[in-house]
Formats: sequence, C-alpha cells, structure tokens
Amino acid sequence: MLFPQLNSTRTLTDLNGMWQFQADEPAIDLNQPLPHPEWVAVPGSFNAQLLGPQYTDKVGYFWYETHFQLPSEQLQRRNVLRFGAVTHAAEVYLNGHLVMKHKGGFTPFEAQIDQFLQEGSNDLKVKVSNILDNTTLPSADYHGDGKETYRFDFYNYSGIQRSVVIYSTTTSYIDSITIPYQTDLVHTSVKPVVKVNGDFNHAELTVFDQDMNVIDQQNGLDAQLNIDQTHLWQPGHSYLYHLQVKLFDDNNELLDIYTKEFGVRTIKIENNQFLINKKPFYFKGFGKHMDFFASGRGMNLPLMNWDNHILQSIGANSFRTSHYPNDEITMQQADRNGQVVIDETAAVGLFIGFNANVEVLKNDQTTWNTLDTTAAHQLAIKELIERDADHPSVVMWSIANEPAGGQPGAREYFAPLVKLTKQLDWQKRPVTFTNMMRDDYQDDDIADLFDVVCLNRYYGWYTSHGDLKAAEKELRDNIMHWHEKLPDKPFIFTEFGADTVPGLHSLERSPYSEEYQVDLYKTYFKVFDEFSYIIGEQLWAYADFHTQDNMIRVDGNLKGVFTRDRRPKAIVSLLKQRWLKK
Ligand code: GCB
Repeated sequence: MLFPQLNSTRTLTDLNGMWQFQADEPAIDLNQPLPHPEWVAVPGSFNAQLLGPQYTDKVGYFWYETHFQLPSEQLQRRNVLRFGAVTHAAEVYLNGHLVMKHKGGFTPFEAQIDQFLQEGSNDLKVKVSNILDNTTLPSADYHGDGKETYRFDFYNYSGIQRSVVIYSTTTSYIDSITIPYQTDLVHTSVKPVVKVNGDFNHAELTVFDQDMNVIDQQNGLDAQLNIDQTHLWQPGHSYLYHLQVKLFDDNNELLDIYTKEFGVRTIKIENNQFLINKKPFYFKGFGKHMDFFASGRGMNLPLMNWDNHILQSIGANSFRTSHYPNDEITMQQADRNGQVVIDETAAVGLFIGFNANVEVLKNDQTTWNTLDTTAAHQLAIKELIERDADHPSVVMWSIANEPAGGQPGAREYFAPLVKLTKQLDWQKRPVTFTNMMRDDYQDDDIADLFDVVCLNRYYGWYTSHGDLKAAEKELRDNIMHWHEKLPDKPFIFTEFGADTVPGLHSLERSPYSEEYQVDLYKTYFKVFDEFSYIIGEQLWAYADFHTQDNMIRVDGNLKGVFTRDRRPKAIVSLLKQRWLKK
C-alpha cells in the first residue's frame, strides 16, 4: 500500500478535522445522523480530548461520523478511502454500506469506494472498537462489561488516531512499490518490484539523486537501475534517492506516476557488533511513546518535529517505536534525519499474569495456552513490513515486547514468527524482541531465535530499589550470564530507568529524586562500557507518559528523562556529555 501522494495524476482529499463522535448506543441507525454526538478532532485519541468516564474509562464500541462531497469529475476516477490507523479495530460505513473492516490499531488500511459514492453529500461513519483481549495486540484481559485489565503499562488511547484521506487515480494505477537493491557500498543495483492494476502500454522507471538529478532511467517494470557512485544513507547523515514510476497508455499519455524515497545502506551482524555500512553502530537513545496532552496517541506532527530536534541536540541517534508502529510521517522523517529506528509491532502484554501494576505471577505457565494471538501477530508483522520495508532508518524489527519467553509453548509460538519476518523482508533485516527481567537467562527459551537480544532491566528500581551498589552487581552478573548463554549475540539495553518526580531533589539522593535518576544511569553506563558486546543503550523513557491509574503510578509513568511537556530533568546534561562525545 502506497503512502498517499498528490501529483499530476493523483488527487488527495483531506478528511481530517472535527468529526462527530459518540459512545455506542444499542441501536445506531446507519442511515440517520448519530443521535447524541460530541465533536472530536481527527486525527487524535478521543479519550484524550473528551471528559467523563463514558469516554475515558470505557472499553467498547464508539462511533465517528463526518460528511464530505467530491467534485463531480472526481467521481469518474478510482477513489480510495484510506485510514492511517484506527485503534484498535474499525468498521467503515459509507452511505450506510459496509466498506471495510480492519483489526490492529497502528497500521494503515484502505478500500476502493466508488460503488458507494454518490453525487452531493456522502455520509461516512466509523465504528471503532478499543477492546483488547486474548486475540489482539496488545493483549489484555477483557471482562466483557466495558472494563478490562491491561497487561501493559500505558494508557489505552483509542480512536481515529492518524490521517483519513480519499485519494483518486485513473483506473490503471500503481498499486505498490518496493525497492530492493544490492550494494557493495560503491555500486548499487536497484531492482524495484512494482505492482500495477489495469491496462497500460509501457512503464518508465527513473532513479533521481537527492537534488532530483536523473541517475538512471529505464523502460519496463522489471528493469534494473544502477547507481555508480553511491551516496550512502548513514546514521546522522541522511541521503535519500527517489524512485519514480510512470505508466503510459497507447497514445503515450501519462496514466499514473508515483515517486518514493529510498536510501542505500547495509546492515550486518558480525563479531557481536551491529554493522551499518560495515561500521559498528552503537545505539544511543530511547524507548519512545506517542503520547501528549490532548492529542493522546494521535499523530502530532509539531510534537514529532520538536522531539526530533530535542533528540538531535542531546546526541541521541536512535529510538524504538515502543510499543507499536509509529505513524508514517514519523518514519519518513526518521529517514530524512538519519535517525536509526527499531521498529516494533504492538505485541505487548503477551504475558498472562502481568498487569499494569507491573506485577507478575512468577509461577504462571499458562500464557501460550491462554493467548490466541498468532493470527493477529502474523498480520501485524506483515502489515508493518509492507509499510516500512523501504525505510533506511529501520534497521531492525522488534516483534514483541517482554513476552513470556520462558513458558511452555514460547518457542513454538516465536520460531515461525521470526521465520515469517525474515521471509517477508527483502532486506532480511535483523529481528529482535525485548526480554523482561522476570523471564531471565535461566528461564528464557527464545532469545537464541533472534539476531540481537534486547534486555529491559530495572535493577535499582523494581529490584534492589534504592541500592545502586547491589544494582551494579546484578547488572554486571546478568550481562555475563547472558553472554555465557549466547556468546555470539550482541545485546542492547532497550529499557532501564527510574521513576523521577521532576523538581524533587534529595541530599540523600533517594529514589524518585532527580539525583537518583542521575546516579542510576551513571551506574549502568559504567557497566555497559566494560563489555564490547553491549551495542546500545536506549533509556526508558524519553518522556513521562500517561498510564492507567494504579498504585505505583503517580500522574503516569515518570521514568522520562524529559517531563511530559518536554522539560529536561537533571539527567539530560549527563546524557549530552556522554552521547555528544561517544
Ligand atoms: C517495562 C515495559 C514498559 C514499562 C516499563 C516500566 O518493562 O516494557 O512498557 O513502562 O517497564 O516503567 O515499568
């Protein structure tokens, strides 16, 4: 599926704006306006912009409605309705007819709508479900009464969270483009895979450099194009080529045109190192939620841009899209900014007995008998790779966060998913998951299936709380045990941190103070620097974020190195010193 583009053959109609919205009523009449609507902004999370428990606490079904008209001449074309993401499931109705359904809250979906479109006003309704259960990603314990127990530590922001558009093409059109290439870092041969629907006479492929100078041009969809002196995409130094595909009819008239950016770089894991363009890369950065006041988990371009400038100013070179795929523009900007991304599916909460209180029933062995997430997981991987395979910023897929990797059935669950990920990705990028500390090296039964092992560790917080001497020892021992278990793997610490109340200072440097956060990170950094097979540090978390209410969360999760409104805590100056020179 292509990202919508406005050009000489394609139109783009923006349906974002204020929509009508209401919690489900027993009988919504598809042919009537919603009976008791409120206004909500699209894109955005409804439960970040409305007040009242019927919106903020409820799990169930919700309705959105808007109206639009298209210019008459556009009705002669092929019109496609596209949602960037609806969290977590959607049924879309146009003029009373079901147009499409989609499950999975963080990837785009679309359908051709011509048979349902009419002259004049069109009524678009979307039924949104924010129910999570044992079949969905994320997974949660659904009680069936409008309530559920989450197995993850972030707020269940929901709704039409990314852009809604209608784009139109001619009836012969370019349906998808992927851009496989091979490179020795000097010479690159590009062999695009272009799917076209409908009749056309001939096609033309062109590679342009970043300044839109033609590098190579060939006829035919199966042509190969060459870049002789490749300008590589490098972490921190982006360089993007453009591939343009043109379709022509018998009279040499242009039918369709689409231009897609791509970057050239290689990735290899060798001698416990992560090589980008044959050079060892050390991950410096964060696990990052999409989370902000009022927009919730909704796409928020000014915030994304602000964050990117902040990240760059402190020397962060990477982030993990924890714990779900980020929006498409964030990914494009990562390419353009030279940011390195660990791209994560929404497979979080695959651990029965884990809940947002971060309690785990240590002896639970039932996860893989209870969960029925295989189909959702396969689909999530497929849709993520389809969407993101050509982003040079994406260097690794994370297919799960903290699953029950030590329980019976884990290996049988994950081995085929790792295989599927490799199969679907033309680049065969490394695949990872993040390991949880309660499911450690003694119990883990899946880490060897992956190329890189990501460790989430909270010594000094959830264990040895307040005792950084003990935490240091636990950390060092843990690293050595993992290396002993998997001597050929590189490790990244993808989570470590301490809840820190902004402005709380302590002579004793006690937990929750800004001083404790500084000391904890210093301790971890000292230990990481002792081991060459530790190839990265991504702190938890970039910024404080909203969670469900519970006993150990005061105004959300406060492990951010920035507050929710992006004020730096004391740790930020240490990070700058470390990262800008490392
Ligand atoms: C974790 C989870 C993350 C939580 C974090 C915490 O292990 O992966 O989602 O927010 O711990 O702060 O407890």
